[in-house]
Amino acid sequence: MKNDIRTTVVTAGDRAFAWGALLLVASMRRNGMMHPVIVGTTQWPEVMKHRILSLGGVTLHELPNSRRCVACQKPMMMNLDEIETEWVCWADADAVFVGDCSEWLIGENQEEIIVRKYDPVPPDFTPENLEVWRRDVEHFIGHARSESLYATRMNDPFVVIHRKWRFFLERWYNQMMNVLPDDVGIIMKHGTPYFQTDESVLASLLCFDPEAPVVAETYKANGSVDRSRYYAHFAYNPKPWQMWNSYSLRWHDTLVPVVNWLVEQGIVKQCDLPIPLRKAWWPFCRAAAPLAPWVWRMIKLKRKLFGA
Ligand SMILES: [Mn+2]
Repeated sequence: MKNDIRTTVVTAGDRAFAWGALLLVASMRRNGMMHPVIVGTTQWPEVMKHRILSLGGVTLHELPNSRRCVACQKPMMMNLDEIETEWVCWADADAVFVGDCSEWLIGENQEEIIVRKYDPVPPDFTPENLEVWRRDVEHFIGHARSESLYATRMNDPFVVIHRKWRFFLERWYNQMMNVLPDDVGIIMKHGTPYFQTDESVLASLLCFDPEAPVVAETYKANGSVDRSRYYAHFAYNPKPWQMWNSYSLRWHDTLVPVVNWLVEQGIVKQCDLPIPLRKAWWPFCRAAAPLAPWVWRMIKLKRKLFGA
């Protein structure tokens, strides 16, 4: 192995994200990224556990029972005692690596945290919300900067941090337990101080906690320095393995090689794949993509009314 393996990659997902996690880890192995991986799971079917384990170098970690969304477990997963490498990388399970991204999995400076800064500044980054962050950091951490260190907040589907920051990961987790409701979903009411849950709480600490790591100046994992090597994050719902929509169609050509590789490796058969990932269904899925937001809303409404 030529690439420098000093990082453990951690990710997590409930059963709706099992396919996402499988594709993420498959994209690593396909690109020669042999880093150890720990996958947080809840209620995964046995067959999905078996498939992801067969990629090699993968450990499963059953997530604690919680009414909070899985993303609230990010710092806990990054802080696991069983991690043996010097660095740790959180990668959301709704993503794949394009090319060999090993270089982006290690920071240049141990003092820094690698996360992307939002540009343009998101609309919830208001003086009122910042004041709530500052007050909460002061209240729960004991002290806070009087002004935010940054003029924007950060995005956390992909995070790289050195293991010397374990106390900070613990702080991030505890702060979520302190400021988020017990049953928080993936996003809170738009515009509220912690609208993006785990991401907003992380930002509140990076902006106001004087002991927090500094955010690295350049974020390279989005292909900013090499367009052929990047972490492709499938933002917004539904996810490509659930239903293609007009926005996510752009990811189709990125995802197909990973799906084909899983089939070639004998890890899945075409008929095991979710319909949106099957070749034969692609013309139909592409044509139906503009309807996806409406279909998705109806599925969610049905779940709300009649249960899952
Ligand atoms: Mn995500």
